[in-house]
Amino acid sequence: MPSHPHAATLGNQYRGDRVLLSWLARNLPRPVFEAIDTDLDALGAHAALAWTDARSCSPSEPILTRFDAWGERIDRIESTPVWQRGAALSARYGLVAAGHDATHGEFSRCDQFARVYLHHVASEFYTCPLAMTDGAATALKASANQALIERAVDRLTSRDPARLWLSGQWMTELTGGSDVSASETGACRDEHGQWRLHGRKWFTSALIGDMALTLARPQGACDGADALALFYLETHDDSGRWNGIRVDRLKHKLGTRELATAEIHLDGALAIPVGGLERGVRLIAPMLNVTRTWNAICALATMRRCIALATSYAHQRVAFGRRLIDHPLHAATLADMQADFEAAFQLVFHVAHLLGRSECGIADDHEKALLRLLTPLAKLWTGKLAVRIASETCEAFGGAGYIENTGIPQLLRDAQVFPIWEGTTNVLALDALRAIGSVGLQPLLRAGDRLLAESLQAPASGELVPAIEAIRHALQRAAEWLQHNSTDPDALQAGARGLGYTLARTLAAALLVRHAVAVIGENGERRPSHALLRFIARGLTDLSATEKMPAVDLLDPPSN
Ligand code: MFK
Repeated sequence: MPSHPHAATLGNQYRGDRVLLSWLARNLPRPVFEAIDTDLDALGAHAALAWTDARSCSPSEPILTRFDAWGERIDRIESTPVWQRGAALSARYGLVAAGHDATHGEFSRCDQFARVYLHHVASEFYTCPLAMTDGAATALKASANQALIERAVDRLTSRDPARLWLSGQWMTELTGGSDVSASETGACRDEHGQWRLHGRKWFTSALIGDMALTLARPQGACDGADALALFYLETHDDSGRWNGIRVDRLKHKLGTRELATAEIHLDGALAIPVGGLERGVRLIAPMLNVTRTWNAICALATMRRCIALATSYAHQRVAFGRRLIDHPLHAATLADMQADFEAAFQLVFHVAHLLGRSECGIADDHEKALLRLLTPLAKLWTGKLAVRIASETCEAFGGAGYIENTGIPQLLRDAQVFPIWEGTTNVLALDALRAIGSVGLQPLLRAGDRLLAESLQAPASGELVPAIEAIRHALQRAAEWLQHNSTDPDALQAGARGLGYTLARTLAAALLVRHAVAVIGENGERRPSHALLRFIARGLTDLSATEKMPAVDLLDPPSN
């Protein structure tokens, strides 16, 4: 379809991504980079093509058919055309498999997440079930349940579309969303001694999948989250019938509409405990940390897509006698978005690398602690940032950004899921506090100090000394804030978001500084350092000192 002269256009999303290319070139050993280059190129080409294709067809959503013509309950979900091709493409490019493949050692996760990053927007959120599939494989491997590992992990990480299994992660209930302690799904043994699950799951994505990990309370167990057990179940029996699952309806969501998110009833679903009959949250935590990393990668992918489209448009659209890109305010607005994105990119891919190092057994205790802390920080910051950048992108297109079939509004609607899925910003901020409570702030402070010291050693660091000082100062302020509030749990909670943003932004800046000086040294390229200066100029800290101010009295109680 010929494109309108003003329509934003996309080229190969890999070849045109300076930030990804320079990160890979600097962080991956040459043979690894060369080995994955062809696949990344193909995914980048596919991303551009998929964007154009999507503009030329009507939106498509999954359809639930509950009964067949004869009144038999079938609960059949028909996926969109893109989703129908999802398994083949995911297997072909190893979107889950690459992260579990030992070939590239500590760089396996970098390889995998570069693929996911390039494919996310084109996938129509097929990345959601893939994230949970990856999380399930990771949690099962960590559980040491050999029978389940042998049964499922090979399939979850398969590169053969006919063998590839998808997994769900069913935690959310009507009574228990963020607070899983209120979960009501029960597990009891049947007459054969097998576990059966009963209850209602309120948000289940990936119902098109083959298995799920889910929390349930074994019969006779007490209240509270610690008494929940983690169960493995397969969605269908050997004859292809639902395994005691009824699909009540598909959710009508703000975004991610191609993704079939369902409300279901478990009505005697056959299930197997993954570990013991309690402390299931600990067993599912590895899954949460992996899906939170996917969340951050996909948020990053959305930012990049938004900026690519807005920049393309700005080069074509003429207003007031010149192209938008030639208007200083418009260019500055886009550059601010780019600077945020470049900093976020450094943080998220650093998390991917740490995860890879941890999983292949070469991360030291300091790196493991850093990974525990950075995972929620990366998730909480990028989730919010993606929404801001998507919203700014709508605005950068003017009225066209508010028109559905430009594809721009969908980016905003879809982005809004990132701060909600896998724990809201506040839940993640509290998780980061919990991580600080167990590993301390020292791993992050030490990582920051090392990055800055390393940057100062580089010959090109001279021009960035003020930036390095600003980052050091921000780290110090975060440590002081924490110390100052350490004996006041309410103040710590009230300020946890600001602390989370501060730590995420500051470590991202420290990583960007290291990258910027290295790139100047290698080829004189100064765009990363310009991004850094712009990022820092808008402030690293968000420690607003409101944590001790009254909050509840400011809010009028509901009037009935
Ligand atoms: C395209 C992008 C792809 C993204 C995929 C999208 C999939 C979408 C599907 C969903 O959204 S599923 C719903 C996701 N739901 C949540 O994320 C729930 C949010 N709630 C939380 O995160 C709570 O913090 C949590 C349920 C994890 C725990 O709350 P609890 O019940 O208060 O448990 P507690 O006492 O804080 O922690 C229990 C244990 O787990 C502790 O162990 P120890 O006592 O031994 O120390 C914790 O340290 C441990 N733990 C909790 N979170 C952890 C963790 N360990 C490691 N990492 C973590 N993140």
